[in-house]
Amino acid sequence: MRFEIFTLFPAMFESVLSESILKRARERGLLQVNLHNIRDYATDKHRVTDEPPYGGGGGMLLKVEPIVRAVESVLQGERVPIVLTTPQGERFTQRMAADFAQYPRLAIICGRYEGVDERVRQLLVTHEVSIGDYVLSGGELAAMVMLDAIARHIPNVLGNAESAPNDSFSSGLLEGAQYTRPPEFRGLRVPEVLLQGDHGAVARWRRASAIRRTWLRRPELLLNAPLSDAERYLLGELADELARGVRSETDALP
Ligand code: 6GU
Repeated sequence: MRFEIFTLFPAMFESVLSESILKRARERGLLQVNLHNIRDYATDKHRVTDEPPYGGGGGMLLKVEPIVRAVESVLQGERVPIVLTTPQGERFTQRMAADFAQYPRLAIICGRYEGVDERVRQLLVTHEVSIGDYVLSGGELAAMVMLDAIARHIPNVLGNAESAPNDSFSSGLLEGAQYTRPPEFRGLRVPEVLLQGDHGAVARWRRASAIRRTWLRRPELLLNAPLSDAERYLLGELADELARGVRSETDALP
């Protein structure tokens, strides 16, 4: 998959692209990220990319001409989704990440928080996306968040083929409790079932832990999570136990 990123700050992306999973994906040719400096497409002597808004009010807006020139010269008329990062956009989700990963090529225009001339939307943008209800100084961090989340859905980017479906949210549930060696640390023991090699029992325990954690932290997710009848029953028991104060969240499960 190929990303075309339009930004005033291409250097911000370097460390993120040069480590870990994104680095490996690029080296293996699964992911290509082309960074385009919007300033390079300004035509005036001082390469101006922002201006104060008409009507006043302070702040600076990204100008329309350099962005349109940049995007048109890179995309060459190819039909590609063009995302604008903006706090006014649709909230980015795991579902959106998976959907965007179906495209072979995706453009992202990094907005700045004061805003972008409205004609950028009218002429270019197909999707406006926000990564959450808080304000970032620019869209670059949001673009990197999306890039990472989307890249995880590209085939073969993740080493273990099971990693993506098991992630929090892909199952509709949060990930439950997890342990690695040693079996005991400062008196805290790893639940016995995880040490005993019964794969069916481990799978049931993990599922129960995920449901429990989701119920405690993000109960609204359970409205849409695919749960079996037995699992719905487990939820009822959980509610009873918690109401009686029998167990804390981190207790051994189920
Ligand atoms: Cl996409 N951009 C900015 N500037 N701030 C944000 C955001 C995007 N998403 C959340 N906050």
